Amino acid sequence: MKTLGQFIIEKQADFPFAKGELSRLLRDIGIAAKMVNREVNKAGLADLLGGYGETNVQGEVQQKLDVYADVQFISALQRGGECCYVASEEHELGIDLSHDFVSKNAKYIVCIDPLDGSSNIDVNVSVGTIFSIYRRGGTEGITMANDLLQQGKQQVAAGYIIYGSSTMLVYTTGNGVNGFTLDPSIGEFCLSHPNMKIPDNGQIYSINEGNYIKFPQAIKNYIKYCQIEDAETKRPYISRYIGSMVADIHRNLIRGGVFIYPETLSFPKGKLRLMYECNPMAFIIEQAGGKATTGSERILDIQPTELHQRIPIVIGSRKMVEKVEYFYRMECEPSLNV
Ligand code: AHM
Ligand code: MG
Repeated sequence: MKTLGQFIIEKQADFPFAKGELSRLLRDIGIAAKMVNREVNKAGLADLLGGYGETNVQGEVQQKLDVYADVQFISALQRGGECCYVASEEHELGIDLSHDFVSKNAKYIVCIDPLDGSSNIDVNVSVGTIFSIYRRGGTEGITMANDLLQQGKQQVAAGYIIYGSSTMLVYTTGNGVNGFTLDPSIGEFCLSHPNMKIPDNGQIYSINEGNYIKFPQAIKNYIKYCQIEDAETKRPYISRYIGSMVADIHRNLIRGGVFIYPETLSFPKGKLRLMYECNPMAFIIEQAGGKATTGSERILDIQPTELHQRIPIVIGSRKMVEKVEYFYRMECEPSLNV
């Protein structure tokens, strides 16, 4: 069985001029993931459940594990010395490490959602971590325009960790997607899902249907389409929504399906964050052969305007995403409705 560490070293050998910095950065993330996994697993025993008593920059109540995961990932990146800036869901401005002695020449910027799906922590349902890695724009100080607000297509790597019935780390560096399962007996992530591919079509749709009346008409129509019986397209489809983006997209990556968080009356620009939720997941799903759009525009092409920007997302099996896009187009051009 190949460990994550061995796999990263082998891949680095494919690039004779690589200096190993990205490999070390991925290794640091892997180490922090194991520490977070340890705490997530014993959360109920170790007084780590429940609120931390603060709200974050988004006005959301922070859970104790949100804060723990944030601290672990940031300190692993800080100690590792390969990351010059961390943009985290939990910090309004991010953490500039470029003044630290060990990180001043670091080449990479990391955007991270340290604990995604935190509403599921207290009820023992899967949560995750999502990360995205960019190359620093220049050698001088870090600026929003040059370094931080890069389009998703400029990511050099992205991944997620799912703390589920088993813990997995799935990542891409733009050369396909590989998944590693944590073997608790040896404390290592081992390659279990090489070269992951998302089925081109599927039967699972994942959306919070409790928001139905707040959805745009195109999404209401798509949901009805999913529910109507049709033998040829194997409908009705199956509705599955965990409420942890990582877990919902991970399942759809393996089984085939579409995950949708559209613009709603409560979140007119969408709810999920571009920089550390949508871009990394879009990079992974595209690398696995799927598609990710806002319903009309490719996620990875969007020019970010702020660190905590929200956008609508439709992501998953290519044919299913294209069907949702068709429903959006139909709303703009009703003549398509034949
Ligand atoms: P979080 O990062 O604060 O946990 O929020 C993101 C989560 C996603 O994992 C999930 O898909 C979505 O929010 C669930 O939102 P809702 O409860 O509105 O369906
Ligand atoms: Mg999140």
